Amino acid sequence: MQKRPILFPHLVAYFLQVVAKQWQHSEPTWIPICKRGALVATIFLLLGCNNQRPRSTPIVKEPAILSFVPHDITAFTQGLVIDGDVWLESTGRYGHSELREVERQSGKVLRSVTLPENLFGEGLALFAGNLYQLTWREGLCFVYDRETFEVVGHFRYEGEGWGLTNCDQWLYMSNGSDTMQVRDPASFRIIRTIDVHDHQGPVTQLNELAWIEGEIWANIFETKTIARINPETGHVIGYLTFDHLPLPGHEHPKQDVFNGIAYDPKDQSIWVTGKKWSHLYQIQWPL
Ligand SMILES: [Ca+2]
Repeated sequence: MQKRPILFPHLVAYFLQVVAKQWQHSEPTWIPICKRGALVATIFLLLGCNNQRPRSTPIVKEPAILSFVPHDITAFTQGLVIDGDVWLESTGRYGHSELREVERQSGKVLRSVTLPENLFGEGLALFAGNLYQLTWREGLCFVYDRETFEVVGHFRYEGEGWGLTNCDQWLYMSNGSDTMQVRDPASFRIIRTIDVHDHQGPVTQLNELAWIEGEIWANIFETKTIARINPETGHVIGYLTFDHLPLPGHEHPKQDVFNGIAYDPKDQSIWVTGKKWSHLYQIQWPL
């Protein structure tokens, strides 16, 4: 529910603004110029706080499941992208990490690249004909040619790599904290960071990411929840919960946590899965 704006702080802000302007332009009196400047700055800082709109409470919804297709129960899904008739998938765990191209309807692995045993595959993004694959604690992002699956470059980065997605200009990267990094695909340089928060404060454990219709969707690690994030402000617009997944009969003892979001721009369908889950699910969207 949208909170109604409160009038009182705005009146206080207006009053302080008038006082600040008076101080700035009045003749020197009992306040030295330098101190007056500091006071004016402090008042404007306070105004900045007072003028902030109340953070709206995210809407929580549980989308219905429209359809499902098979998923390899050995695939420890860390990154998921749709490209036409195939899934492009990054899988994790040391000694088992791969980049995969998988037939969407059957779940058949069409081809794969195996990472060295000391690397743990993480987020995946498809940008301008290249695939970017993160590693967890190794600070290494591989760049592959989408068509040939050959490594055409790599980047180094500080800290951990979790999720990765992109808009038509930038890459967006999560690292398990509440801060996402916006990176230049050409250099992997950090352009800016996004502090993700809801009405209660920072939202941490951001994992797999997907850019969907101007929003960033992020799996919250170890939950069956996706946060819908405004990429400009970092504010969580809404939460989607998936406590009804996997569907009855799809659960098995070796499955791991909910992870993996992919968007198909051709038909605007959205798909989710989990690490070592037996199926991928198309969710109802829009709700
Ligand atoms: Ca994804």
